[in-house]
Amino acid sequence: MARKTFPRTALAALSAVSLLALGACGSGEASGGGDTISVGFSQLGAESGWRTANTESVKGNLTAENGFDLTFVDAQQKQENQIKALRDFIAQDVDVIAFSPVIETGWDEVLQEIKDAEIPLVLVDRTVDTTVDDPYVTWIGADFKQEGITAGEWVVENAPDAKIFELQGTLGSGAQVDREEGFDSIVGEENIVGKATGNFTRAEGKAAVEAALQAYPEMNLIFAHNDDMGLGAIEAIEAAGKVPGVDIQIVTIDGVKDGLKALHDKKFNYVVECNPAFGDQIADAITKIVAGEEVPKETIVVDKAFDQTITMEEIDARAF
Ligand code: GZL
Repeated sequence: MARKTFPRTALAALSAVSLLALGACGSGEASGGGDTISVGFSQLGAESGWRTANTESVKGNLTAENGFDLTFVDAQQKQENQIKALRDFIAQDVDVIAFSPVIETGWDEVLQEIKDAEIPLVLVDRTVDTTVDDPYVTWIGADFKQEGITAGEWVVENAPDAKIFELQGTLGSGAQVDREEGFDSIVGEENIVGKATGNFTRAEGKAAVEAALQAYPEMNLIFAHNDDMGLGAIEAIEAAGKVPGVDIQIVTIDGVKDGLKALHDKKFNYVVECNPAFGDQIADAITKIVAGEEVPKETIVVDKAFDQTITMEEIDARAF
């Protein structure tokens, strides 16, 4: 099955996609008051601080005053809910469909239905693995593999003898697959004593680490695919009478405020940012697609990374 992979470039790869404005937008007429753009957005859930910030950014930019008529549906991390929402958007004949797929596979049928309905699709955040040819106009998100590499490079540099437990995100999601690939390629599988998923949530991350503390007593570093699971790990480590950030170091990805506060409190050791606040870029891409303008096939949302020198002033100044 052909996996959609991207040239990992720091900048958007400009492969012009020009669409006939009328032919590419459902019925061909922007619905609403003439120039209002109707958008169906299937958000995968509200599982983490990152997702909450991403939803706020989407809703804060796809507004009526910005010329959008947004139908926003939260799928509660269930693929069947996303597929139903996508089919509802087709039935509503929206001008554009946008969605963040909870996992990479299982979308072929509905992606073909969207294509057959000639409704342009904007892929947001997560990636898809599909046999449908050219299923979306543009993808906007982070370079998950690079995030994993950045986390791994810190571990090699700062904890070269670590016995690592990898706390994975939702199994089969693009973020989990690529972060694991990037991180493992740098630290070496032989240094990873165990892996388990915490499904990107704090509660499931805590449960996974409670089990890992029993199964892998030698573990002294946790790589968590997101801050929320790392925060759950802190709870489990402290309940076991150990000191997070010291007895067991913690490296995470996201950089939401709660995660950066844990870093400032020295309970996390390193945090790789995954910027959720790109609703403006989504709005811009949708506007251009409807106007028949060129949009890049992919736009990489640029990330950075933080260590324990971060200050509360820096944290308070951040938008998310
Ligand atoms: C990353 C995003 C991930 C976050 C998690 O772009 O898909 O999903 O890292 C969220 O916090 O659950």
